[in-house]
Amino acid sequence: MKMSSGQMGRRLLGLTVAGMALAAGGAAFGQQPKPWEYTLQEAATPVMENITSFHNLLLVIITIITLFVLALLVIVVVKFNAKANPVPSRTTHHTLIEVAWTLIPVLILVAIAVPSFRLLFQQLDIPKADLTVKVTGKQWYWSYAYPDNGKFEFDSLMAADKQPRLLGVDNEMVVPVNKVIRVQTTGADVIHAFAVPSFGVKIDSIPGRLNETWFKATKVGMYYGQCSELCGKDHAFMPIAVRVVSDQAFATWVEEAKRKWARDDSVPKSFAEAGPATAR
Ligand SMILES: [Cu+2]
Repeated sequence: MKMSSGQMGRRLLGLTVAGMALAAGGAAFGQQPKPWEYTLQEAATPVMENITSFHNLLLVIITIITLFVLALLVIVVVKFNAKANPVPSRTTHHTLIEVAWTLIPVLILVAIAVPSFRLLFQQLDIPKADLTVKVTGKQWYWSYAYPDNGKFEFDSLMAADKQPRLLGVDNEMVVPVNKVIRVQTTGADVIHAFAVPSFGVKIDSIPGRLNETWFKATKVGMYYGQCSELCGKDHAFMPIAVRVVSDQAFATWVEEAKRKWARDDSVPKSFAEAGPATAR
């Protein structure tokens, strides 16, 4: 299809307006991907705030390095081409420059390593948890268990009729605001990955293994993520929806959830409670 430049301009304008309208409409849903988004999602936890500032620091550093290398290349091309510089210098070594181009990159890497390791420790060293949620990845939905709050477990499936499209679910994961949430995750069938961008959380859910991470959401609202490990045909349709609420709202939700997803505890929960293996 051929388009004139006028048609093209109108089409681009239309797309931009549609994108802006979507972005404005999407704001009501909390943190989720937005049309034409090229930045990280807005941080809702201290870890994500540090990831964002570390990312911004790296962006400045690589921009300076790239511009510096570009400037050197331009100087070489303009000043030292065969026409401008017919008799080339026969210099092969220069001690000062060689020391400098070894030492300066080392110093830059050390400067990057310090905040990088600080961030890694913050992510991996889980503070004392106020609440544990066990997240199980399944083909193709998530199950959430709350062992501290009456041991109920429920499934969370994508709801086709819910907004935001492809992110809305029937049963959301609910957590209290400003509390350290320990997430323990595993896979029931294949490897999935639990990821919520605005929490700075992304961790594999692996069958036969219990992985741990944590987050402390500091803002009430809805946050969305997606399974981030190719896990099969409906990989794209197992969103993660987290509702961050006040302590009071959380307590109310727990009471409701306990009733809704009650479990029969009349059967032994584990082999330990059933007695030692030799006695059976
Ligand atoms: Cu998955």
